[in-house]
Amino acid sequence: MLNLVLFGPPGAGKGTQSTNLIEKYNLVHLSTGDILRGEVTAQTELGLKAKALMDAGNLVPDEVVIGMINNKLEENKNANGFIFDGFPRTTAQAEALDKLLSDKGTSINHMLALQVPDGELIKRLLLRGKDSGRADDANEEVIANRIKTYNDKTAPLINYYQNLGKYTDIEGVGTVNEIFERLTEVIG
Ligand code: B4P
Repeated sequence: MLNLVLFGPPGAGKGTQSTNLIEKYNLVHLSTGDILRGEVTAQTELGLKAKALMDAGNLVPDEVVIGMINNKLEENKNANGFIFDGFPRTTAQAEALDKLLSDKGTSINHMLALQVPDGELIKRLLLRGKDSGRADDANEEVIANRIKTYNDKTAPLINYYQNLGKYTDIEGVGTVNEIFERLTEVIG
C-alpha cells in the first residue's frame, strides 16, 4: 500500500494536487475538509456542530475527525493506498492515524509538505472565496486565524514525521503542473 500525507497550510494546494495524485497512483482521496463540508451540506448533527468552528477557521475536535477517518478506512479495505489531505492536523490525530493503520497492518510511507508564503496563501483563498461560497475563505480575519491555527497546532507535525524519517518539503509556488512534477519526483 502507498499511504501519503499531503501537508501544508490552508490554501497550499493540497486539494488541488490530491486530485492529480489519486489519478496517477490509483489511491483513495481522504480529505477531512471535504468530508466535513459534506456533513454541513447534508445538515447532519455533526455538520451542524462543525459549521461554526469551520466558519471561524478553528479545528473540529480530534475525536470527530478521527472517527470519520476510521469509517473511511473501513469502507475502503481493498484500496491500493490513501492520500490523507488535511489530516492529521494535530499530534493526537497523527498518533491515532498511526494506530488505525497499524491495526490494519500498514503505515504512512511519507509526508509531502507544500511550502507557500502567507501572502500567497491569503491571495489564493480570497480569490477562491469570490465564488466558492465558503465562509472561511470570505474574509482576511478568518484566513489569518486559519493560518495561526496551522502554525500553533498543525506545523508541529513536521517534527513528528521528520523524526520518523518520513518528511520532505516541496516548493508550493509555481504552476499546478510544476508542483505536481515536484511531488511525483519524490514519490518515485
Ligand atoms: P480544508 O478543506 O482542509 O481547507 P484548506 O486547508 O483550505 O484546503 P486546501 O489547502 O486543500 O486548499 P487548496 O490548496 O486546494 O479545511 C477546512 C476546515 O475544515 C479547517 O479550517 C477546519 O475547520 C476543518 N478541518 C478539516 N480537516 C480537519 C482536521 N483534520 N481536524 C480538524 N478540523 C479539520 O486550494 C486553495 C486555493 O488555491 C484554490 O482556489 C486553488 O485553486 C488555488 N491553488 C492551488 N494550487 C495553486 C497554485 N499552484 N497556484 C495558484 N493557486 C493555486
